[in-house]
Amino acid sequence: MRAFIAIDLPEEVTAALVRLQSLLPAGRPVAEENLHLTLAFLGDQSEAVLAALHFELETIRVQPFALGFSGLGVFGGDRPRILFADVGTEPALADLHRRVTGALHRAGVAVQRARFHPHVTLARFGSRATPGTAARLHRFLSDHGDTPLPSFPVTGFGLYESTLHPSGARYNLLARYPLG
Ligand code: 3AM
Repeated sequence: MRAFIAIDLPEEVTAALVRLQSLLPAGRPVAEENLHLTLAFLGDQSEAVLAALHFELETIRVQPFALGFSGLGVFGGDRPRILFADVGTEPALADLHRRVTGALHRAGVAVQRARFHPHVTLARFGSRATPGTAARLHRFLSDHGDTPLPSFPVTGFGLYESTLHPSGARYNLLARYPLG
């Protein structure tokens, strides 16, 4: 099954993100229940591999920590693909990400080499993005890019299944790993 590992967000944070989404001039907003901070995308994995990974993730010992946002950003530049809320640099998050990567490695999951850029995806633009979309998004960023967003405590992370539907991805929590 298609799986990923993510930090879920408290309601006060998703509420603030949904308020921002409601002001968006373009794009497909991510559904409130799907807002999260991805630690790793695993792609399609067998149940045996996920069972091995579950065992490894359960061994991770990290103390809870606080995270904050550092503004909004866009992946894709002139052809915007994703609008996201940028998560500020936090050594405890980098440490958790390193440990998750180690668990993936030990469970035999091929790890993507791309640099970890912690973020919460707010909207996707797909292939419909035009220079006009980019311009409207640019205006949105200059109007709302510095909207304050609440910091939040990270108390755990989860292993999720993702199923693709015409109406969008649906995420199902397979297991949660509390910190501390
Ligand atoms: O949290 P974000 O939105 O950055 O985009 C997908 C989402 O990340 C990403 O995995 C997260 C949970 O679905 N994702 C989906 N397909 C992907 C792929 N083929 C992917 N990431 C990398 N490669």
